[in-house]
Formats: sequence, C-alpha cells, structure tokens
Amino acid sequence: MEELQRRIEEHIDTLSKFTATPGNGTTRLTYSEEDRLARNYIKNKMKEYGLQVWEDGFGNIFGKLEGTLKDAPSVLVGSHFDSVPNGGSYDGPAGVVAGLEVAGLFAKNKLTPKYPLEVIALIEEEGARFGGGLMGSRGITGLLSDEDFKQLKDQDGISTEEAMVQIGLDPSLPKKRDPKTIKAFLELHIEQGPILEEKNIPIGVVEAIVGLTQFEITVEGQAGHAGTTPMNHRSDALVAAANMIAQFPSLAIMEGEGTVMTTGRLQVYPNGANVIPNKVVFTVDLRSSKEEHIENVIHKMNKLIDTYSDNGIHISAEQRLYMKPKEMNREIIEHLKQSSNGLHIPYCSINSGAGHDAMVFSDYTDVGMIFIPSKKGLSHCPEEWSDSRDIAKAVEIFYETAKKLTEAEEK
Ligand code: HGY
Ligand code: MN
Ligand code: MN
Repeated sequence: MEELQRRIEEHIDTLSKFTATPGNGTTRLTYSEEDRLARNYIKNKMKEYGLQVWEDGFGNIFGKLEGTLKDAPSVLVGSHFDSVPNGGSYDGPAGVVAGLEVAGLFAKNKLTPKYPLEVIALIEEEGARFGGGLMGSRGITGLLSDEDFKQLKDQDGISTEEAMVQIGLDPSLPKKRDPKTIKAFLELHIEQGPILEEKNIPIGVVEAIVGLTQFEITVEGQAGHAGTTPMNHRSDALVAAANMIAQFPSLAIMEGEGTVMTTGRLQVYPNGANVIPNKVVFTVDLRSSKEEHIENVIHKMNKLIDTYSDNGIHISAEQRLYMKPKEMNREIIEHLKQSSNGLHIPYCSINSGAGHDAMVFSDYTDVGMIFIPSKKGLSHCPEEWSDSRDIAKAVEIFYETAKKLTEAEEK
C-alpha cells in the first residue's frame, strides 16, 4: 500500500504543478499550456504502464490494455483533468490517477483481461474555459454535436478548434464513440462536501447524482455618465442584474429539498468606475435531486427576469447545460460494495450534489462512482485536500471491481 500511496502522491503533486496560478490553487483551463503539460504527463504514465495511448477529436486521452476478446467493449476508469479557476489538486486528477494505478496493478500482477481496460482523462468537465461543462463526456456520447463543439469560443473569442491546434491537438480525429465499445465506466471523485469526513468513513458508494442546469444571462441597458445622468434617466444593467441575483437564493430555499442556486461568474461592461454599465453577463447554476424542483425554479426565475425587462432594460437567458438527475448502475454499486467488504474497507452510500462525467455516461453504459473524503468538505478552492491513503483504498476497490468487469485472470 505504501508504494501505491507514494506513486499516487507523486502523480497528484506533479499534476498540481501544471497551473496558471502557482501558489493560488490549480488553474488548468482546457487546451491551455497547463493542459498540454498535464496531458503529456498522463500520456507518458499510460505508456509506462504498457497502455496503448491515443487522443480523440476533443483531446480526451485514452490508455488501453487490450483484452483477449476481439473487438470487445472496454471498461473505462478515469475522470477529468481540467480545473475551475484557482481550484484544488484533487477535483478530477484523483480519478485519473486512480485509473492509472488500476492499470498499474493489472500490469504488476500480469493480469490479462477478457474485456479491455481503458484509463480515460477527460477534458473540460468544469466548463471554465468554454462554458457548460461535461464537454469531454458529452462529446464522446454525442450529447455535444461536432457542430456545436466547433461553435464554442472562450472569453477571448478563441474557438475550441483554434485552441486545440495551439497545443498540437488534432480536432479532425474521431469524436463521438460507439456505445457498443464501452462496457462500463468507473469514476473515483473527491466528495467535495463534509459527509464522509464527519462520518469518518473513507469510501462513499454513489447512488445518484443531482440534476443540474446552467444559464448565461445577459442584461442590457444604456451606458452613460455617472455624474451627469439623473437617477430617473438610467437603464443601469448592473443594478437590474444585482436586484435579480439577490433574489435567486430565496427561489432555491422556497423550493427546498436541497435545491441550490449560484451565480459564480459576472462580467460588467464597460466596467468603468464613472460609467453606468450598459451590459452585464452572469451565470446561474441550479441543482436539485428531483427534476420537478429544477423546472419549478427555472419557471420562477424566468418570471422574475420578466419583471426587470422594462425601462430600457433587455434581458436574455441562454441555457448552456441541462442534465437530469441520474442513478448509478445497481449491479456496479453491488460490485463496489462487495469489493469494499472483501477488502475490509468501510463504506457508506452517498448521493452527489456535484455534477460529474459519470452522469453523462450513465445513459450510455453501466456506471459506478465512489467518493473519498474532502478535508473540511472544501473543494473548488486551493485548500482542497484528500488523503492519498483514501485514494489508494479506492484504487484497490476499483482494481477488484475492474477484475470482475473485465473478467481478468491472473497468469
Ligand atoms: O460543478 C460541478 O458540480 C463539477 O465540479 N463540475
Ligand atoms: Mn470534478
Ligand atoms: Mn469540479
């Protein structure tokens, strides 16, 4: 276990160095120089573990251990390797590292699987550069079409394809993947909440993932001089936006059942201290365990928006992402629980308030997910930390489960 833990810490420490904000968390945006460095590290490790390595037309990375069955579907193990701005070192990479080390154990024990094992490192799960999120998995499953993918631009107007080419990726490579080529998808992720730490349990077997939707809302008014424009002559986009945003939390609270609503990003134009803002663009992230709650709050949000669309204020809302709540595969849940029991590793069942690539794959193949504790429940911040011993426990659980799912025999 110690050697496995050491390798895990080496992977996490190395990947955490590929950040645009050293000393202030991990900022690794998709197709950035930091992405390029991280992907080279991941690909080199995959090769070191004897995997066949390739990238698809989105830049998702795959490392395959061929099986004895010809043209058989693969068991995928992995997660994403992009980050939020100033995020942590574990959100995403913990799952990629776990996939790597499961493959490492297959190699170490000279296991020959019947069904192939594939380690996967996914791009743009956070949506921090191109918006929406879950982009790598939505691309593989065809939820994000090639046309829509090509339309995406970052805040500097750079398109996905231009950004790919800038780091040497080839957008013309195959994108959508035939579901018949995937037997299962396993993802380790940090909990990003306080439950496992409070319970002092190292493993959470995920039962379900909340539904989520993201909007980008644009409020347009009239720019003007801050000093000479009387208060009753203004169409101030920022005042309208601020009044709306201040009311959103009560929509979620009144809906209840764990419904949450967040505005995480806001841009003001032209952003001058003595200029009345003529445009504000902000995001709304809305989640709940039941779809009806999400729909209810969307309806109330739209009604609220309508009440501010007057006196020269024009508001438009673009829905960037919509994912229904998802259940994990019951059979895989049982496999994960049996593997944990067999290894005498304590576990509990848990639901996810965070979105994950597993929720995209769940309509496409059999999916299983486990969580490990997050220190103080913190995530999406530089303080994010998880114990490499817990990652090692998750690797052992996934190794036992992957052996069953790939029908691998020890030589
Ligand atoms: O936002 C989420 O739930 C995930 O971290 N992308
Ligand atoms: Mn994540
Ligand atoms: Mn995240």
